[in-house]
Amino acid sequence: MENQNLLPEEKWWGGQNLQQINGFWLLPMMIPGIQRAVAEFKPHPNDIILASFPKTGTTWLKSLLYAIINYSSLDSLVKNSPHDLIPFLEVDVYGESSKSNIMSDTNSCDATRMFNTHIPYQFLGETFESSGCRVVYVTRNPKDTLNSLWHFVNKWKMDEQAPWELEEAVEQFCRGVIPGAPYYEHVLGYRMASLKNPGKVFFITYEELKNDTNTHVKRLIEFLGCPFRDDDKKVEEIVKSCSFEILSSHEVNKFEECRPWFPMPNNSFFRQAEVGDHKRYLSEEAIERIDALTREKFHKSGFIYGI
Ligand code: PAP
Repeated sequence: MENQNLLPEEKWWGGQNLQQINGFWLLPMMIPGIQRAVAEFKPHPNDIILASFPKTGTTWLKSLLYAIINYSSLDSLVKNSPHDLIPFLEVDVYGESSKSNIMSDTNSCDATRMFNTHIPYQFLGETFESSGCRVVYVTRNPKDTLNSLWHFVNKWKMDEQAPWELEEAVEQFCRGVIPGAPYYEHVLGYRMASLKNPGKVFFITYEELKNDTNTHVKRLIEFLGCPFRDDDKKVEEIVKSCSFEILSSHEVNKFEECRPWFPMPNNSFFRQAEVGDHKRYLSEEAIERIDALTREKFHKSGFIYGI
């Protein structure tokens, strides 16, 4: 990948710029880890990668994947943040403050290793395809995704910083200049991969998972090849342990202390968890603008979603 000093830059918020690589705008502090992950990550065929655009359900899916694969240690979710149970590929594994023992701890080819990433399929597709690993991708409607990100960033804000204004956030989202964006290309990259190879790439939306969690968790269990798809009691238990109400009530997830690599406390990953929460914040005009973009990007490509 390119030399970081030569990348195109745009202003984002809080005095931070974003840099662009192959059409995607990234936080400069994330770029070395992303470049290393793209160059060095060699998944095992048994690996499971949770991929997502930020704020689309990563924490929820992390807890569900952990609970399904480690059903016998379900209670680990009481004492550990889901983010500590599944390492973040471009940060925990390949980032500058990575825990160097993560890979060696889990290097046996038999073990099911799990990682999460926000890296687009456009960057990692070949790595996934050549390894045969399984990928789970979660997405969320664009307005709730932006709304969630806007709240998250304003919580990240230091006292002396100006807030990230909502109008500015809408403008930048529509121009595709927020961290990890463009959102639409991110989603479509994984969606196409899933249509091409549904046995290897599982694609789910936050809304369908909310609407009928048990059914979709069963689908996920089947995709992961776990034996208890029809054990309703186990499915119920997994769904309950990973529900927003239960997870957000654990002390570890109420924690105000920040993660080592990012100035955000554990509790910032739990806010409202509602479908349609954007309606409380976004203006009619902003909603219409994003909907028009969604029609153009998703609906025209045959993906009737997001409005
Ligand atoms: P990340 O990509 O930075 O890790 P991510 O977990 O995808 O963040 O997004 C957080 C959103 O998921 C929050 O949405 P909100 O701002 O609209 O409230 C958070 O509340 C929601 N969330 C976290 N855990 C759960 C859960 N167990 N069930 C449903 N939603 C959840």
